[in-house]
Amino acid sequence: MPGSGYCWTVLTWPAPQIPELPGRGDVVRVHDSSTGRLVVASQGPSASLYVCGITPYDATHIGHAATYVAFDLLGRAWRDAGQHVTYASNVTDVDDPLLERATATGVDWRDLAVEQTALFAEDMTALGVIPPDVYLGAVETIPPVAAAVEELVAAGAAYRVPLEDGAGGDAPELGDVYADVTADSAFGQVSRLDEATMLELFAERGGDPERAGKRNALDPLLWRRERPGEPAWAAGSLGTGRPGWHIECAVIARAGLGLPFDVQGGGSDLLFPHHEMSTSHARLIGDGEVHGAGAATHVHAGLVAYQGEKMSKSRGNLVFVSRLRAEGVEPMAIRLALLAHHYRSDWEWTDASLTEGVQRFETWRSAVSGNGGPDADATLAEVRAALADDLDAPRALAAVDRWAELSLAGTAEPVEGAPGVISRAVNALLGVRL
Ligand code: 5CA
Ligand code: ZN
Repeated sequence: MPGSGYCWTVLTWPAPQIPELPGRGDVVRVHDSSTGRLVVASQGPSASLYVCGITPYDATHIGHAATYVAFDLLGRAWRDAGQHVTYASNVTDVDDPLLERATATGVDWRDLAVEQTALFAEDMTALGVIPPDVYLGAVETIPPVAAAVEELVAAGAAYRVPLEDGAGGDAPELGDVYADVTADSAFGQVSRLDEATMLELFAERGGDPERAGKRNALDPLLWRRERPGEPAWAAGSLGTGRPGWHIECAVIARAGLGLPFDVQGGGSDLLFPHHEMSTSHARLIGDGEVHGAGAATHVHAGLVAYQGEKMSKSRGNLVFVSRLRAEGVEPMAIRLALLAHHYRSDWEWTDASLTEGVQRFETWRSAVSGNGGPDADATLAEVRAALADDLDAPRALAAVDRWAELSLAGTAEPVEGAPGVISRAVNALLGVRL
C-alpha cells in the first residue's frame, strides 16, 4: 500500500564479528530429511542457504531461537571450511495468523508485523545470529510472486477456484488461484509421506483440503483474492488479493539465491506441507524451466516443547527470548542452553536448561580469563569435527567443557595464548562471545 506511511522493506540486523582461526574446518555433513542420510550439502567454494523466517505476530520464543541458532551453526561451519555463504530468509508479514492476531487484539496488522519483526532482529542480534544477506518480506515481494502465479496459470500448473458471495471486490469472477500438485511429477519427494499423512498434516498446518472446487485435496493456495476486511493488492490478471504462503518462500529463495540452491531449512513442522509445496513451486518457476529444482537438501530442526507440549504461538505456552533478556539473563547463556541439545532432537525447555547455560557460560568465561592454559589444538579440532558431523553442538560443548575443566584445575602445562584460541573458536564456531 504505497503512501500508507509504512516502510515495507524488512530490516536486517548487524552482523557479529567472526574471529579468524588457525587452520580450516572439515567438510560439513548434514542430515537430509528427504533421504534420512548424512550428505555434503554443498561441495564447491560457495554455499547457499534459505531458512524460513518468522511470521511476526508474537515475540521470538525459545523454539524459534533454537531453529535459527541451528542454521547459524551451519553457516559458521561452512565458513570455517572455507566456503563463501549466501544466506536468504523471509518474513511472512502478511498471512492468516498475523491478521487473526491483529483483529483479536485490536491492533493494525501492519503495526504488529513491524513491531515483532524489529523485536526479532533485536533477539537475533543478542543471540549472535549472523543476519541473512537477502531478507525479504512477503509484502515487498508481491509483484514477483504475482508474476510467478500468472506464469503457473499460463502453464496450466495452476487454476482458479470460484469465490463465495461477497469476495473478490470489483472482480468477483476472478477466483482464488491454486497450484495443481499433479503438474509436478516430483511432488512428494521432499517429505516422502503417504497420502493419508499428507492430508492430515495439510489440514493441521494451514491447508484447506475441503475447499470446494479444487482439483486435488492437497492443492495449495497461490493467490487469495480480496475478502472483506482483509488487505489486498492489485496484481494484473490475478485480480486484487494476497499471496499464498508456500509460493512466497519459493520466489524469495529464487530472488536471493537463484534456483536450485543448496539447503532449505526450518523447524520440522515445516517439512510438510510448507517445504514440500515451496519446493514443488520452485521446480515449476525455475526460470521458466518446468523441470527446475528448489533446494537440493532439506534440513530440519527438532521442536522445542514447554510444559509438555510443542512451544507454539497458537498454544501460548511460550518462553520469550526478549523476556529473558529483560530479566537480565545473559544472551550467550541462552545460546549455550540451546546448543546443549542436538538440533535434530525434540526437547523440552525447563528452568534447569537456563541454569545449566548460565553455569557453563560462567565456567567457560573464567577458564579463558588467563594468558596461558591447556593446549587448545586438540579441542579446536574436536569442536570442528563435531560440527562437521551434522552440527553436533552437544559434542562440541563437551570438548570445550573438558578444556575448561583442565584449565581451571591448573594442572596442565600452560601454553601461552591457548585461552585466546579457545575463546575465538567458541566465538567463531559456536557463536558464543565469552
Ligand atoms: N513464516 C513461516 C515460515 S516461512 C513460519 O513458520 N513462521 S513461524 O514464526 O511460525 O516459525 C519460524 C520458525 O521457527 C520455523 O522454522 C518454525 O519451524 C520454527 N519453530 C516454530 N516453533 C518451534 C518450536 N517449538 N521449536 C523449534 N522450532 C520452532
Ligand atoms: Zn517458508
